Amino acid sequence: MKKTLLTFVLAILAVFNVAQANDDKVVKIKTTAICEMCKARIERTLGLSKGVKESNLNLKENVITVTYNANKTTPEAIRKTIINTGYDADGQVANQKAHDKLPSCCRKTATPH
Ligand SMILES: [Cu+2]
Repeated sequence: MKKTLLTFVLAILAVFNVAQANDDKVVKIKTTAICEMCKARIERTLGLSKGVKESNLNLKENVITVTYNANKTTPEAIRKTIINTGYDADGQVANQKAHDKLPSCCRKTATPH
């Protein structure tokens, strides 16, 4: 009986998941990227992270636009990924260790090039 109930609950959850599969949202996050390498690095890292469908960093405005599945990730998690890549996210300061691993041209002290 317990097993039947579990199967039933799982079936309901599966249906619920399918119904919400297209729950895409977009978030814009201010960051501290400097050059094309930063752009490629952040977009690649976000692309590999859970729930992120698409990301595009505008180097002029230093804003990254991320399309994500709201059932799989959150803007907080996305900001955290950016921070752990070595860049600020919406005023939250980059992880210092990750930032120090960046090539010197990509650090916050570097001038735009
Ligand atoms: Cu860079």
